[in-house]
Amino acid sequence: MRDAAPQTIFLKDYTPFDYIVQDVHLTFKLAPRATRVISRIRFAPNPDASDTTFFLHGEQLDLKWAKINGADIAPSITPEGLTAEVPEGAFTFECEVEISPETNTALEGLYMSGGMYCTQCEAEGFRKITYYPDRPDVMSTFTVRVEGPHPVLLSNGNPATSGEHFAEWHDPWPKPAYLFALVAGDLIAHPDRFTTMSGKDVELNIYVRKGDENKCAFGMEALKKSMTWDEKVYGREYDLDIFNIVAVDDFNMGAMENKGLNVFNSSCVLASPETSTDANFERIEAIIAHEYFHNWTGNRITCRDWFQLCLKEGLTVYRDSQFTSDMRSASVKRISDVIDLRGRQFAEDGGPLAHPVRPDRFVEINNFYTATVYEKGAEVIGMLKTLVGDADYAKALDLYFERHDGDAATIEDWLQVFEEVTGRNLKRFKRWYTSAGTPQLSVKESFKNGRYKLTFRQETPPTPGQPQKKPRVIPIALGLLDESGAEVLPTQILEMDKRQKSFKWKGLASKPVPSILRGFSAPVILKRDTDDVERAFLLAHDTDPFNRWEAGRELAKSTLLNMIENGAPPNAGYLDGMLAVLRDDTLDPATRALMLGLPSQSELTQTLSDKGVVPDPQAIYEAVQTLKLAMAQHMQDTLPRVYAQCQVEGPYSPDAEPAGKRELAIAALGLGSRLDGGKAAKEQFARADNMTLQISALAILLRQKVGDAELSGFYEQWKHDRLVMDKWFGLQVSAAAPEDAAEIADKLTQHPDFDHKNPNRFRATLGALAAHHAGFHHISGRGYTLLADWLITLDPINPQTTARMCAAFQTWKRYDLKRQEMILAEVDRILAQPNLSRDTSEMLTRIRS
Ligand code: 0A1
Ligand code: ZN
Repeated sequence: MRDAAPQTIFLKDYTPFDYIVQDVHLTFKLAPRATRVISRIRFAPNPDASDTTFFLHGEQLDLKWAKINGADIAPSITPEGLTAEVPEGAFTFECEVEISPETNTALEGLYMSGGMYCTQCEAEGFRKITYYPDRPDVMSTFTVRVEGPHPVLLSNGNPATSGEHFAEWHDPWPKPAYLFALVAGDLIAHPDRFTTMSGKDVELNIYVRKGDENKCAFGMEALKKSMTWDEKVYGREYDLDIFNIVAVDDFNMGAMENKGLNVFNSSCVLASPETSTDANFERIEAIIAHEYFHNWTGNRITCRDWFQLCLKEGLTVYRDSQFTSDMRSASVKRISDVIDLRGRQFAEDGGPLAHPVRPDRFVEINNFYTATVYEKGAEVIGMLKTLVGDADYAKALDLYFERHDGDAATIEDWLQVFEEVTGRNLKRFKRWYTSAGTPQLSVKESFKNGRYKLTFRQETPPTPGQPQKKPRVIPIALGLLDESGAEVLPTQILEMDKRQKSFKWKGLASKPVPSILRGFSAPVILKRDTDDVERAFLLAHDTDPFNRWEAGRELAKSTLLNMIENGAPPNAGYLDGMLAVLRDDTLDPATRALMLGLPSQSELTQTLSDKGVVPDPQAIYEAVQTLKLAMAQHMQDTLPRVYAQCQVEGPYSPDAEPAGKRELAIAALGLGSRLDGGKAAKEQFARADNMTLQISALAILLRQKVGDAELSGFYEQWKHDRLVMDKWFGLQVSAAAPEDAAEIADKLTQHPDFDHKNPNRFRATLGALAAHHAGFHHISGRGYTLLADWLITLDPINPQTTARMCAAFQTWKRYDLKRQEMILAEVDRILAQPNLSRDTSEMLTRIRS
């Protein structure tokens, strides 16, 4: 039952737990509907606490008995937990509960997926396993005995004894309950070994279901690369004898960093050339790195409370992006990250769900695993590094690891090490953590007698609960070019730490062209009155690869806005610029492919609505189609040559270089297909021997509405493969014309292979609809209704996945009154459901406000 008034939790109310946990012993007797969990926990009073109330979290548990110091007790039980009278001083608490993993469809706590048992405890899932102080600042060692008939029985830490139908594990590193994990099943190991920097031998395994054994090799290589990289770059060594990864088909998120036993959504670890795209390979490598890096940033140093989530997530995303930059191309990674940030985080920051990187209140913490906490959290660390420099960043991190190893720490602790190492006062910088919203940075320039002046002004629009914003410290990476394109000022960092600030240079022969915010040195919206001539100049000459791409993107945006708002034809300067990019063999193929991409339709919507223009999704869609056709016509002679040049010979490799070539070839094929009716794409589909080529050709054919035969051929070929079938579901929706998208999604939900209980399949189908801008926002309103219908169906089954998908409605204020009314009617229809989950009701209430 939903609480009458769900409680809001505030950062300011933090108090430590009244007891410390000295150690935990757990025994699991596994049974699908009647698993018994027997716990023995030693508590002692916490000298830092002010009170001595003994409260343990516990939800949906059937308590069989409880004892303190061996004597039976009768605790009082509420839906949230257990309270009991306890003796003074240290004592042992024991209890036995029964839980039902098989009927646990929320995929939180202990549940079953494809016949195996697995757990997901972050953020507050452990309380569905047994009674415990389920909060990250309570850390303890765990000894776990798993009893069951399964060949593989896993938990955290190092293996202790095992025998027929049982295994014992001991984790010597104190950890919070959210890092607990257990896995049991008929699994196959892909084994390997790693020798750490101090010569310690570590056993590595990736555990999968039968049939997936041939999809583990890439993930294992990624794991070993991550282990080596963290030793080299951060000096961090692995600290157990064994590191296990398990692939699970039913999982709400990407993966989970449980100590020594990472659990992965199978889509984020299983890979083979035939079934995975280049993008899948890259993402898998990044997620494996991310989870592994958590071993230090998250596990050895964890969070004091869930408000500090960015302490582990921002830092770990930052670390995984550094890793990907080192493994692949730094500029390509930066451009891709910024595309993603603008697409997801800026939308969040500019709407009703805006919240600070470190929120100060929440109703349901699961709703705060957001682009703001993760991606903006990582941006904040990138800015800090830019401001203090590489050497001091390294020193500060060393001090952080040394001082806080074993701690449950805060953002204050994190900033303190930087203040101590650099002598800087970071009070102003801290506003990046406490204040929501994307700052808008406007800039004015003047030039006289060889003196050049740039005046910046920052303004952050109000966000929910934060009507007024104080200025933040914005690092602006700047370079100046002369009219020939030569750099007259190499990149320097300007510290914009006031509401308004000017920077001056003298002795310049002529008015320079500024290249501002190089490498996207801060997550802000740059507002600059400039023209397409300057944009084209920077596109051709900027020495900073990010800003070169940015100039092209700005040019694309102004071209599209002019088409949308004024019915103008595609800008010839843009078409020429893109032709030059396509032909520029000095640029690597991946960068060229990124440059040829257009800003997303939802980004165009945001820009229009920021200007006070009500966006029409259909008009935006049509402008994009018109521009793509014009590009294809303008590049007609060059596209086949580039396509031919970018063919990759030999066996498939997911490395950055061949993947970049394929990306450019596919971009060329996509444009060319607008002129050849899909002929070349049909040929590519027919001869494709890897998923990247196969599915990209299929996408092009579906967009051209000439891919029916290939679509059913694809189904027949891959219907046995769950992950490929997710692609089959998703692609049909994302490649649909706007007027067809909802209908196609609707039909797919009636397909025998559709399973709404599986988050991957649900997201593939309905997430693809929400992401199809013109399809979801089609004026018929069918997209809104279909999504709402399914959210209503899913909420009682899986609140987390339902709530996350509610974000599709967050941009409602951007649109015309008719669409606003239709969206709000659906939001209200969901809100009116009896027993709506706390997750979904919090999301929709915030969206509505
Ligand atoms: N900590 C994981 C993400 C994660 C968060 C919550 C989950 O369930 C609610 C599951 C995974 C990470 O950052 O990878
Ligand atoms: Zn993480």
